[in-house]
Amino acid sequence: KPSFADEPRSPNKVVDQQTRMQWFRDAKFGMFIHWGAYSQAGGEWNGETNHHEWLQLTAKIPLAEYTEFAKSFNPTRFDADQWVKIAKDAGMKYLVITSKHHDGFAMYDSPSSDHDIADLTQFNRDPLKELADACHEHGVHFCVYYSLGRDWEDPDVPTGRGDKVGFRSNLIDYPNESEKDFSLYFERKVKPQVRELLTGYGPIGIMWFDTYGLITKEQSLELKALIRELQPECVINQRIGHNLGDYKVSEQEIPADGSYDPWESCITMNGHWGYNKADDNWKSPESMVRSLVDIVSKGGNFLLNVGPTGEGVIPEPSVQRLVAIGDWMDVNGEAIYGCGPTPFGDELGKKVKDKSGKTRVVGKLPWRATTKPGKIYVHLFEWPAGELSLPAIPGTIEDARILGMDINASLEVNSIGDRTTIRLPDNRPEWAIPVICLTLAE
Ligand code: FUL
Repeated sequence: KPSFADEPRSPNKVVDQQTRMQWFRDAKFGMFIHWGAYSQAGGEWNGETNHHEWLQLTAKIPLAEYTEFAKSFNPTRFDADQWVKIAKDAGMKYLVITSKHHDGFAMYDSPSSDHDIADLTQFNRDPLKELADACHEHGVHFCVYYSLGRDWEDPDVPTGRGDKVGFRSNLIDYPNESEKDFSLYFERKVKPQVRELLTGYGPIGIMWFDTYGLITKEQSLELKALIRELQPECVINQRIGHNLGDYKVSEQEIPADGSYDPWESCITMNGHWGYNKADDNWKSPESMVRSLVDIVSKGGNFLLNVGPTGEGVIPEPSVQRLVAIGDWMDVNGEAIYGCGPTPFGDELGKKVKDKSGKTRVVGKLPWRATTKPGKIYVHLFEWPAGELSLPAIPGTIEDARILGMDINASLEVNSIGDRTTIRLPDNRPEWAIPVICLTLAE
């Protein structure tokens, strides 16, 4: 098994941004995994069922009590190979797992902290190691989430000020907030743990940081330099703070256009990141494929979340949805991987300000386009009666056909003025969101 721990560092190796980001740009689709001691509760605490990965704070559990609770975490059904296979079969090319969420509990054997799965629990395994190995074996990029600005175990992190707005600052009454010194935590916990992750788990695709409200610019720079020194190929998300990351993250939403470059949307399958047993509000597979297509047409990546149970099982409704997405990807993957954003743009609609000053997008069309050299892919959210009318095509269409349909079934293309029409068969393919592949003349 590859392990960076045994390899010499390459402090002088410099990897330029373009090279570092190439796999990420091509990958398009990844699995986010929110999993930790909190997963055991399934969102329920003292009869309230709407908790999640923030359990310790939202249920106001004192640290000593939460630590006791964390001790019983024993995910005996965890199977790294199976998780990675589920992701891979869905067409996902990378996986981002919570190595330490806001509760400060490390999901790996961390030498610099005893608030981790190895020291606190009876579970005699290192889930991150198993996942890293499985990812590397199956060719999936292994990436880690790390909560930077919130750590509810660490005595030196101001509890409520993990972000700029002081969100929920008074939920737990930890004493002496104003005397706390983030830099002590940064030196004692953040730097060592980031080093542990980058030296003990093989190549890390992304260091996916969260919460940057407390970190100084010098600290962000230092952290970035540490990552570049240990793994120059590792991608860093923007939440390392101070605009120093390689790409921007959009949480629970898809931007109206793709004006950030590169970027990623992270989105849940129901209403929660961490496992919540009461949440049956699942999105349909079709709506998730639609999100993927929308995101890729705007030049972004889709990081879709699962919240495994305390036993270590990815909930069945999530698995079913991932299987359905994988079926779509089997047919249409070439219109996703390695694709660039739409060559048109009209279909994304226009931003307008309403009376209250809020921005809305109007005039969106029921299709999205992605591109590759010599190809344009048109993803149909609705099946138009008769024909599809497209704006001016940047090139001459040599051939048009529906992915996954009979290879002899070329579609009729006509140019009228600056618009192009494509005649569609009456019988639409049985799967949601069929894709028309346009091949352009050289
Ligand atoms: C947020 C966190 O507070 C949530 O718990 C979740 O991890 C999300 C992806 O990022 O900032």
